[in-house]
Amino acid sequence: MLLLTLINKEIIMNKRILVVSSLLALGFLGANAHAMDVHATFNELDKDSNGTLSEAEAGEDAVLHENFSQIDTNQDGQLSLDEFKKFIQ
Ligand SMILES: [Ca+2]
Ligand SMILES: [Ca+2]
Repeated sequence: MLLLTLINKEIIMNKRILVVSSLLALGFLGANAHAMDVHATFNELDKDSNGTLSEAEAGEDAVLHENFSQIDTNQDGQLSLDEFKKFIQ
């Protein structure tokens, strides 16, 4: 659970709960509420509402920022909702 270790470290170091970290934690609790939260979080981060997250938009969240190139599987510099979902789930 390398990712969880990383997240715990982020929380301790930054002393704030990250949006994506709480989503990841929710993933272990309930799939239905989780799916809605993923979409809501994506929309919240998508400041210009163009349906994708630019590196600047994703940079609002430390976990997304650190893993951006890994999440951007088609390497187009934008995170689609599908890419975001695959990373969260
Ligand atoms: Ca956007
Ligand atoms: Ca992409």
